Amino acid sequence: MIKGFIFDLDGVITDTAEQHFLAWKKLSDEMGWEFDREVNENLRGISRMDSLRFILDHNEISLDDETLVELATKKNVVYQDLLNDITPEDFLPGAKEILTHLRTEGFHVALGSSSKNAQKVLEQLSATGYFDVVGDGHSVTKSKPNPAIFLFGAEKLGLQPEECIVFEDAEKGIDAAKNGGFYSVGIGPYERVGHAHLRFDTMAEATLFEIKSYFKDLF
Ligand code: G16
Ligand code: MG
Repeated sequence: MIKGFIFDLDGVITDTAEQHFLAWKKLSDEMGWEFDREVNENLRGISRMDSLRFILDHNEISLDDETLVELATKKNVVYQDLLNDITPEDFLPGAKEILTHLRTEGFHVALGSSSKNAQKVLEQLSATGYFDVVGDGHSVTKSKPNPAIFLFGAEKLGLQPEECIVFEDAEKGIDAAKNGGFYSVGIGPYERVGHAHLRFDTMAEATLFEIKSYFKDLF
């Protein structure tokens, strides 16, 4: 029986990928690293430090841990500044609708994001009221594809994984949901999230009606 939903943030509720891209691009340009939108696509859903490591591997550069922390912090300062421009108009189409619908129907709802800035993003969107629990990059240490962030959300909601549906836009995010024993809804192309139980191209198609129709035996 499905009683709860756990949502990823970037790529599901809002699209902060552009702000992440701009911040990594600024740092990369300053450092003389190669970084473009194609490389940025690989950072979807992975932590800040893992993102930096990916960019450095791509450039065949190796740095000590202290420098890594320094550079990740530098990127984050630029990113946080860009977050100030997010407004309640910046929900991905369909996201606010399903969150509202879930509230109306009394489902339990959690956020399950890798971002340490998730709270700030929710505040900018005026979205905090849609979530009973906020799980973010501060809540757990193991990142996706480890299911820790979704297990954290389910536990705080007082639910078992098999009572929850996870919404994710990242390949590793769907892996994490499945590794934890959750039902999964993938948002994005087949090549990225085709391994989810159910997939939609965008959040606009991911209505509660469609989800209930697909998982009909679970409601
Ligand atoms: C998001 C983004 C990732 C980003 C990560 C950490 O994950 O998709 O690109 O690297 O958060 O963000 P921060 O630097 O703010 O801690 P999610 O899980 O919300 O899709
Ligand atoms: Mg995401």
